[in-house]
Amino acid sequence: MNDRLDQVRSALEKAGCDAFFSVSPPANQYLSGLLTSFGEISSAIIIMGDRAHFLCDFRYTEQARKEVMGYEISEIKGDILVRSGERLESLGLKKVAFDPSGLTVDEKARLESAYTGELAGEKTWVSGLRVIKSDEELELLRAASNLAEGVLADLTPTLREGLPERELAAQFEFEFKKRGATGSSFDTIALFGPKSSLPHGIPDGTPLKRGDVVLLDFGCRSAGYCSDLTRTYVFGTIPGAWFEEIYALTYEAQHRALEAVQPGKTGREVDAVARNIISEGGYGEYFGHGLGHGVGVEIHEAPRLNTESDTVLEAGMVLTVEPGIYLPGKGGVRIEDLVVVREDGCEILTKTPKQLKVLGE
Ligand SMILES: [Mn+2]
Repeated sequence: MNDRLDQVRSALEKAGCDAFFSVSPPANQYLSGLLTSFGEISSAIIIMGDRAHFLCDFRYTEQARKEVMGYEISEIKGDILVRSGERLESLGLKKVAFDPSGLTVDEKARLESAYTGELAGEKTWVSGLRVIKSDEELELLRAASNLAEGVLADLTPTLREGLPERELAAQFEFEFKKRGATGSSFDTIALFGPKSSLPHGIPDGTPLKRGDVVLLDFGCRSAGYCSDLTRTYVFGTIPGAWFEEIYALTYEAQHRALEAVQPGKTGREVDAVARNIISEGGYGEYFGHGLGHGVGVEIHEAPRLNTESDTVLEAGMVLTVEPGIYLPGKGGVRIEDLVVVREDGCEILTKTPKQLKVLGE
C-alpha cells in the first residue's frame, strides 16, 4: 500500500501540485486498502509530500483506524464534500490534483463552495496505477475467479425443468456470500431460451425448458477484487443447427482472440481478431459490444478491448475476453474468460471448460 502512496507522491512532484485529492470509492479502496461501498462517496483522501489524510464518517472510523496505514485518520460530520473542501482550504493547498469524473455537477459545486484553490484535472494517476496488477492483486483476482467457478460447477448439475431464471441468479449470489465473497461483482445474469439474445438481460420468472439456451454471466467480489466469467450451455437438448453454428463461431473467435492477447498489441487489434472471425462467419451485426474490459477493484475498468481502444497491452494487465453472437428472438452465445497479460502471451485464469455442453442429461 505504501508503494502506492509513493507513486502518487512522485506524480505530484512532476505535476507541480501541492496535493492529490480523491473521493472516488474505487480509487480510495486502492490507495487505502479499506473496503467500503462503491455506491456513495464515503471517504476522502488527501496526499501531500510528507503527510496523508484519510477522512471518513463515523460508520468507518473504527475500521479505518485499525486498517488504514500511512494516513492520519479524521472523523468528519455532515457533507463529506463540503468538509473535504474546508480541509483542503485549511491546509493552505493552492493547486490540488483531482479527478472529477465520478462526481455529479451538484457534488462538484458543493466541493467548490468550500475550496477556493485550483482543482487540476487529473484522470490518470490512480487509474494508470491500477491497470498493472501486482502479484498480490493477481492472487486476489485468482481467488475471486476460483470462488465463482466453484459455484458454477456446483450449480450447473442442479438445473431442472421449471427453475425460474431469478431463482438461479439468487442461488449464485447466495453461494458467493456463503463461500466468503462480499457479494456479486455485478447483478448475476441468468437467461434462458430466446432471452439469451439480450447481452445484459435481467433474470425474471422465465422457467427453464428442454431445448433452452442457458446463458450465465456472473462474478463475485472477494477481498475487494472482482471476477467475471460467462458460459453458455443448453438444457436437455441442442435447440437447433443455428445454435451449434453460432456457438462454434463464438468459440473460435474467443480462442483466436486469447492467442492474440500479448504485450505490444493494442486493444483495437485484439478486438479485431474476434470481430473479423464473427464477421467472416456472417454474424458481424450480431456482435454489438466490445470484446473485453479490465477487471480489478472495479468490475469494468481500464483497459478496454474494443474498436476504439489504442491502449497498448502490457504484462500485468487483467482483462476479460468475451465475444458473443445474439440473434433476436432466437437466442445468443457469449463465452468469457478472465486473463492476465504475461510477457509471453496470456494466462487464462478461468478454468471451466468451453466445449458446448448439454446440461440436465
Ligand atoms: Mn465482462
